[in-house]
Amino acid sequence: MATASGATDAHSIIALDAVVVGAGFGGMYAAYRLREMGLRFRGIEAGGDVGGVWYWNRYPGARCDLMCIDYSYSFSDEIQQEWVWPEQYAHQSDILAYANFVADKLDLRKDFDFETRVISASYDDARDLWVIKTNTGAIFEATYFILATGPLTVPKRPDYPGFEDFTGDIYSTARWPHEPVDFTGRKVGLIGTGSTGIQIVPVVAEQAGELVVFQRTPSFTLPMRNSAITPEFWDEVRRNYASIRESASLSPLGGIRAVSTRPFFSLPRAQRHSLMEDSWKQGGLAFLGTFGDLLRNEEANEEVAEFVRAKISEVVKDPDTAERLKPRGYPIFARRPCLDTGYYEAFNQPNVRLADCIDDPIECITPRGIKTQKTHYDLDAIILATGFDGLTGALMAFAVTGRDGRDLKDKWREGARSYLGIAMDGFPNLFMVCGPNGPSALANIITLNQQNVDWICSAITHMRDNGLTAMEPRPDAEEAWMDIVATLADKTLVSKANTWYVGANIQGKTKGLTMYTGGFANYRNSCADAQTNGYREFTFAPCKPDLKVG
Ligand code: N01
Repeated sequence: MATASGATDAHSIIALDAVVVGAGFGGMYAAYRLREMGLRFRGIEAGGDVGGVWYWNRYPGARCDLMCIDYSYSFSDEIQQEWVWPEQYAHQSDILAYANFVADKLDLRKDFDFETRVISASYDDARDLWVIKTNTGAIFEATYFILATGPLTVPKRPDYPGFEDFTGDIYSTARWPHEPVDFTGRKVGLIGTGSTGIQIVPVVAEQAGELVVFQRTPSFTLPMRNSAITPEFWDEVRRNYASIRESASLSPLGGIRAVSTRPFFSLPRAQRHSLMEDSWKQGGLAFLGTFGDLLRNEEANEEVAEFVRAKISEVVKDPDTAERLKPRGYPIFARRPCLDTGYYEAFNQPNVRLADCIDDPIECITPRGIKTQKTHYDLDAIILATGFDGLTGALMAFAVTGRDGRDLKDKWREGARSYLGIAMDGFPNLFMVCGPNGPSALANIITLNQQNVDWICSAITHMRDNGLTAMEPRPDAEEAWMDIVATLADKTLVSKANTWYVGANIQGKTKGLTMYTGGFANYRNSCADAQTNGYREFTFAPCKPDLKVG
């Protein structure tokens, strides 16, 4: 039962239609939709408030690398007309403010238990119910179990020995303090140079007495060239939101970013070069909107990669540092392309230096800093920007037991598998939002969240309208979907780098690209087909009249 504060009492068993896990953009929208449908549900969220990844990742410099025109909900014209973004690429604090604005507007918080974690979920075959236990002692019994847990939720901590002996401060970018951290005059070490590390470096470099950037694999990063949004621009956007959203839903990325079908080598060298210069000046992911085959044609990809490497030498004054910052051995855009504001420039500051961990690997953390094979770095603080157990980490963070006692960990032993990234054979009425075999991190995640939640709500409505209590994909439908995912993965260069996309960053995790790389628009069509064909890829269980819930 919910208490006066809205939270659920410990040690009670609560019968519901649905449980939603996560109060990020997916979970918030799910809560809104389920309420509109008149279902009895509860949301469970480990954080203290709404916002998901933007609640946790408050590190200085955190920003979205998708433009804010795209990175917002489209379901409510009132919300999109009222909210104003200050910059083209929004800062974390603005995105979190936006999440709070939506939560206030729709009064969403009353539907969530915050600071609560699911510790296990098991399907009760006899009663066609999910039994969901939490760390507060509350137990929920629900027909539908919706996991909006996000692809980047469980931080990865490096396993160097000695962290516990370090006498300075350790900060994880993914669990950043709510109060500002002052690095003025301090000696700071930063481990990790993915999107997160690249965003935080220039900001900490402004304050720190000394900043040592421990780089293992260099990332390609492109200038973001962020700018303030003028009132005139925003008025124009608001007037045209309907067509902007329509274009986004039909695009490969679920956003209005330009896409190109022009093959790289269809143009002579000088023209290619001039377009690359334009893309660099334009900033953001303009390269991908200029040429259509950069994720398929290795030669084209390498020419763009070499162009970007040359830019690093133009910016970074010390030739040795410039050389070490240059990514080699994997295609550009195969790791998530980073967008930065002053990353390479930061290495021209006298207080910033690069520690190349390929040349001189980290051995351990000492009470006073970081020891590499050749050097000891004295530090007052260590920042970990070392990534996440992506895609599956949060879904496997607690025991999930499906029909006939099936264990999710067993099902996914050789890699995540599902139908559409939404539902799984053996796990009736368990629905994933932005699950690992959909486009996930390769699409605009807010567009994808909305599309997934809408699909799930339609499926629930179908069951309720037709006297059906549970659905799960047929094994052959799941197999066929995974074949599509694998066939597409073979064709893209995205699978050709050691990244969290392919699970390479987590020891023991099965390697392989399990995200759908066919583009958001095609994915959306596949989901729509699965619905309009009468859900023939699913098996349904009829309602047991005496046990019917809701
Ligand atoms: O994580 P990453 P991230 N010793 O996995 C290094 C999203 N995002 O948090 O590659 C030394 O990309 C690791 O090195 P290596 C975005 O989707 C979005 O930066 O293992 N180094 C790598 O350099 C992104 O893709 C925004 O050799 C170690 C880094 O840590 C995703 O989040 C902003 C190490 C991890 O890079 C993840 O990005 C930020 C070790 N033991 C993030 N272990 C937006 O703008 C790991 N590393 C929306």
